[in-house]
Amino acid sequence: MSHRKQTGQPRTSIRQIVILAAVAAGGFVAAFAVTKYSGQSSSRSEVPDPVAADRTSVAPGKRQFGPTQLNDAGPAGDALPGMVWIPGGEFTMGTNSELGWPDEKPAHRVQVDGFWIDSTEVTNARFREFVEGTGYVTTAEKPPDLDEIMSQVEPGTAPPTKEQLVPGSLVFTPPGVNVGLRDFSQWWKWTPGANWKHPEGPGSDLAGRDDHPVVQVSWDDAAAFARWAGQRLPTEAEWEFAARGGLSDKPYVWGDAPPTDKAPRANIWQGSFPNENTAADGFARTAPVKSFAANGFGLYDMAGNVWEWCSDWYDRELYGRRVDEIVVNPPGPSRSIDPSRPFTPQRVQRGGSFLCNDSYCSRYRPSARHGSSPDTGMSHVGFRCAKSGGQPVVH
Ligand SMILES: [Ca+2]
Repeated sequence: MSHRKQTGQPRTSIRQIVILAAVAAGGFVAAFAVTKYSGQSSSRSEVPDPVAADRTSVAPGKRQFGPTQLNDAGPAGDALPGMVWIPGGEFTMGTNSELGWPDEKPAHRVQVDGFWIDSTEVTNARFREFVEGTGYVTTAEKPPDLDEIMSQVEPGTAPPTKEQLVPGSLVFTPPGVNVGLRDFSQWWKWTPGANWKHPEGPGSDLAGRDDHPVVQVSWDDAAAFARWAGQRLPTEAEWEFAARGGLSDKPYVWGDAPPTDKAPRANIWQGSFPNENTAADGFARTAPVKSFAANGFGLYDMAGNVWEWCSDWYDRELYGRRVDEIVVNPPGPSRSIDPSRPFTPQRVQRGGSFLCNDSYCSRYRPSARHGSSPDTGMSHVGFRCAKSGGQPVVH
């Protein structure tokens, strides 16, 4: 099911934006990426309430922070290897803290049923089992769709060349000069030949990285893996409930203390983004899973290392509509809404990555949210899977 069919909106992915930025730099399709990325807001009057289906009115007046209340529910169904039972319960989702970005506010009460979740991000070794067992071809191993790209450009614009429309993905590449922090295409390089087996391009491989999280996987790839594994992607609410580890009103998955060079607590970025990475935490890119302490539920890397895909569409203004109600098992909105990227349908990512630091992103906090187009793999994006407790797996 394509997003275009759901919304009637044209579709532009982050993958395409960076391809086109690269093409424009070579003299093709000039200015398209800039005009679309900075583009106009969609008309809100034409947009139906996207959360009408996932709101359940239980009680008023619950917007303030309250303690996490864990259900008594014990593990339901059989555990799959590497999964941890999360009992579910009621918690405060989002934040009212000054650390939070607007899409994390306001804090509101949410209930989730018990569920299973992987204790670690899906590793390269595990993803290899999937590919070798099914012959699955990831998004990054297929050429970009010329028709889809050209449907977004001004008539008469010269198309990319065949040499530019080859399989590839986006690789974080420090620009080496001061480029500011506003234009992500300055440090995301469209790299032919980059894919999960070659995360930084054809010259890289997975030697010694079997226990690192798989990267360069699109949302579609992650969902396909989950179906194969008898699992599913977690909802955004499940992910945050799990990330908080039973804590309440804490800015980090481990509690209150900000990470420091001496006590990094997670694989994030130290130094001045995007050119100086001191790797004081020991890792300039991905780290083996379980390199840092687990949270209160026994889950690793819920902060940093790689962003993790969730099942939900991303709606930047979702929480503002969850007023004075307890939201029960929210599956997310029926479509994505982000006025800053009106042409880019996006799925939720959570947890931040090895590229996060306080000067640029700071989204390694449990309430932090982020959206990315579902066909876009990047060198700092992976996933972990969930499974409903005692219920058939729902896809
Ligand atoms: Ca690091």
